[in-house]
Amino acid sequence: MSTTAAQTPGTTAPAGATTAGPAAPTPGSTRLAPVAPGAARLEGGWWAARQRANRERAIPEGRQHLEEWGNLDNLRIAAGTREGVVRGPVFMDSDVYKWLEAAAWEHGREPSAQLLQDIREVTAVVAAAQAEDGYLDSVVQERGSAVEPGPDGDAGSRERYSHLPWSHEHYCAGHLMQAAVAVSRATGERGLLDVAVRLADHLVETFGDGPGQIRDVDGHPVVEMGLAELFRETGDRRYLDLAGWFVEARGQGLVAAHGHGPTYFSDRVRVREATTVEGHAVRAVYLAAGAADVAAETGDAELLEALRTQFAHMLATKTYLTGGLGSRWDGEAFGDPYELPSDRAYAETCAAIGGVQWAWRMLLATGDALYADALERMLYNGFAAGVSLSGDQYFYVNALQVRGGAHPDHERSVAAGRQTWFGCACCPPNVMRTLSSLDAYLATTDDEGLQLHQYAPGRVEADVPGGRLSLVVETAYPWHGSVVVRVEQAPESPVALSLRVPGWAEGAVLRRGASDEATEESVPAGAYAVARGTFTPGDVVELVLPVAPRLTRPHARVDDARGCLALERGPLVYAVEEHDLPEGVALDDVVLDPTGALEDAGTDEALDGAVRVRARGRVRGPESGASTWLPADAPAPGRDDELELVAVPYATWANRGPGPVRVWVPTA
Ligand code: FUB
Ligand code: ZN
Repeated sequence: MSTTAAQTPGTTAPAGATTAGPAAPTPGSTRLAPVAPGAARLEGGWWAARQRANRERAIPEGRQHLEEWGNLDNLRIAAGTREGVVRGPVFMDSDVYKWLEAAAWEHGREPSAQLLQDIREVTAVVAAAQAEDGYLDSVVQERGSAVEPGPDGDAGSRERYSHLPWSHEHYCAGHLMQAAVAVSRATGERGLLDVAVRLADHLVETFGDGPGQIRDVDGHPVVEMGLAELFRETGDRRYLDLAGWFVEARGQGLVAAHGHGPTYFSDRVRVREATTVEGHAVRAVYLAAGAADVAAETGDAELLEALRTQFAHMLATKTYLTGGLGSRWDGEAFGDPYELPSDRAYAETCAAIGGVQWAWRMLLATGDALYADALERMLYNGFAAGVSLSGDQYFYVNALQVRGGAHPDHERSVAAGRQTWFGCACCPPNVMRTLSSLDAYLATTDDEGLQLHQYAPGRVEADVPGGRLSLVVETAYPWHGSVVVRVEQAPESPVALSLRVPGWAEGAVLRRGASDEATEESVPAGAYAVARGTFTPGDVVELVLPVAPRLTRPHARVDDARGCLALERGPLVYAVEEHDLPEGVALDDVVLDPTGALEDAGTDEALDGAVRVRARGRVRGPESGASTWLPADAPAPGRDDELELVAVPYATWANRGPGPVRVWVPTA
């Protein structure tokens, strides 16, 4: 399927999915194509509630945070419209761009005069700061130094592009491009796009192998995705070429030339030769997502194959059950294979977002259900936990365990609970733009019909071979497993309607037709169930997914979780919080009895109606010894009482205040 027919995903999310844009000459191809803007709509349930909170609270409050923390003032200072000294991390501008992107997608979902006014005002602030030659980075323009000390130490710099490993100049540019495409697609206004195009033109002139050009890469990828998206929006092939150049330039010693170790920056190995992800997790997955864009748009099968290998290795050895990515606080980095500590997990919210972006691009490129599965796991767990149900409190780090007595020694410590903002605020506006662009992850089309990848109440209308297919989706997923798809309009010729059967859904069933004459068939997990034929208005297809609670064990090499089990239900990973234990029982002394029944335990209205899960447990302890090590034959703790364990979705933990929690529970 040509990506020119319906643009591939872009920006953060399926951004590319939201408009047709000008057709660009490209040999690229993806297996699946995103649906047109507004064609897929979330209208209720789990995600719609979060989108509402995002729209009503997070985005308006976000603009205030950008004022309070100085992000907008930095740009005003660079523009010369305000006196003062720029504040904050070197990438403060990127938070403005992420916020703009969020506001734009939100306006695209449901037009709002207030959002449009905000977008225009903030765009004006950004545009005023741009230098004559298109360069834009308020901190570098004003402070003359974009450098912050990094793990390898840093010599400092006082000029543009002189210290790209740390300066984030391209990182900010990439986020600007993503925001600009979103604003253009959602509002039809070109103001921010013009700024992004001028900056991109400047980058095209400045970077590359040509005479007088700089051969260097930014330490933090994202500009690759931004340039690819700008190419889709404008049809200007130079942007895609530069994205490809940045991808190819990695692994060629450019970061090392600045005196830094390359691993942290995903610069140790060429992207097309890498077999895993390593180093700083957000950088690694943003780079991979940008490389997937390049592979798809250029039809580079070798690069795509390398990305498949890397994704598979990440999933098999470096991904938390929650879909969280990055197991080290040190360097916010991926660890070694199976190095997945629960309590010290980093699993940054931004890394889950980057994982979603990469998975989406791989899904489009390959049509393989495993990417939609991974995307779902990351979204419902590692990502969703990053934001409170109220929509305006955030986790930066998403550990899978907090112990009794944990002391929050860092603003990112999970023990402190979610925060309204951070000095380094990459995650909050990243959450905002992801929530406001979620609709486009629901569905795609191909030469045979339409695919539903994620399930939520809503509707999808898309052009498929032969005409228009309009569907209404009725479901209470993830709480209930029935997904009813009603056809409202269909072409007169046959089409294929494909519904993803998640990998965990053994025993799923596909029903077709009215209840008295419905046909029913078992459909395999981890693939698409295809209802093929000529549909007429009123036809119904129902997918029934078994969402009963289940136990999951860790891979034998994950030392940290050895001897433990986790509870899952449908796409949701569950967690036990000390809040739900009887008074006086410490979660650290609790074990799970796997022989006990697992059952639903009603809903928790304080958690937005989340279905709770009940399991049998025991409380064993505390140990009476005065030491953390005991003779092997020392008696077990005296207390050993049966206990009812109640678990809640991991995504909802700490919404009743922080406290001890665990996903992996030791077994009796
Ligand atoms: O460097 C920009 C952002 O800040 C990264 O993506 C996050 O991990 C945080 O370090
Ligand atoms: Zn972040």
